[in-house]
Amino acid sequence: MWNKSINLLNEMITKGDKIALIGHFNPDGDSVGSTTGFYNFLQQFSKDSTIIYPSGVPQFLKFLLPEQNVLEYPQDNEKIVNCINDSDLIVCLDFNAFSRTENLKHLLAESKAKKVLIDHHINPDINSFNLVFSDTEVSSTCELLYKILTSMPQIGGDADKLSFATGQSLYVGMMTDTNNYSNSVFPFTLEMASQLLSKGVDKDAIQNKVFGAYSVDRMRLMGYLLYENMVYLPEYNAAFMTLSLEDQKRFNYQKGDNEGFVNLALSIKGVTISAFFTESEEFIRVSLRSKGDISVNIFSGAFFNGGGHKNAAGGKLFIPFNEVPDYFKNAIKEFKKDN
Ligand SMILES: [Mn+2]
Repeated sequence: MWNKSINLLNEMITKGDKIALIGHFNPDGDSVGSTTGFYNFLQQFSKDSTIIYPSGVPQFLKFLLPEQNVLEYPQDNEKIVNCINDSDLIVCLDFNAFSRTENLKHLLAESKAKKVLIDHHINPDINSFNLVFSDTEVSSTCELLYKILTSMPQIGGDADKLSFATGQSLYVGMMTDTNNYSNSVFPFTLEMASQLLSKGVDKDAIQNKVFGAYSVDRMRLMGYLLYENMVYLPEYNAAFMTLSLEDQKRFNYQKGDNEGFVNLALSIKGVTISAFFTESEEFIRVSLRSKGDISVNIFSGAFFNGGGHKNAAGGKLFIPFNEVPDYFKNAIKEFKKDN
């Protein structure tokens, strides 16, 4: 099955004249790592492709982007429409359904191109794709992509044959999706890390670029949220924080500044569920994390219009922002009755 899929992918790439690599809305390290990792792999074998992001790439991940062939919605909208319509192969990475690309979902659904999915989220929308690589037993899409690329005939299992740029991108996606090796680390995750370090990927430089380049505003925002905003609910082993538009303005909030904040409360002894709510003009973005057997995927599906993984999920709320605390307290109360 695996070999058959690899051969099919190789054939699609060989035949593909115009290849588009699609990231998800609010691209994170795994989204940017997997799209740029695949891009660099294709470059190595003289195949041009274009990366499309449905929203802006946060500053701390921009070092992974190639100098050209990157399109971002909304500013490159016209080029994105043309690129998707002209593509004969579309590869979707790190999301399980077109809806995760928000404004691009109809373009993708209507495209006549062959479509490939490479992803690690549960319940992939397999009917929308000609070829699906879906595995939830990996740290990240980058880990799955590493397995795929090293299985390709051009690489033949020898990680040294991957370009430095590919290795660096895949390492970043794995490192960020495991929250720096603190969750979803599988035995092969460390094998992959080991092989990438052996081939020269500079983990200290990456660590510094990704986790050591925050703005002062972001640090102060984190301090403020932890000290004045976090609500601790020991009776439910839970904690949550809320980031309003007003506070975003106060702390000169930039895209991606809240990255990782949802994990902070899990360091409190006994806390097994953490939630983070970010207000935007259109809706409230929900991030959920848990420890052990508690499934925030189920929690999100039941109360937050979303899903994801067992220990990491997202969602959306369409309620007044000041109602979030009461909404969360009721939701966790209900959830804890059955879980
Ligand atoms: Mn991911």
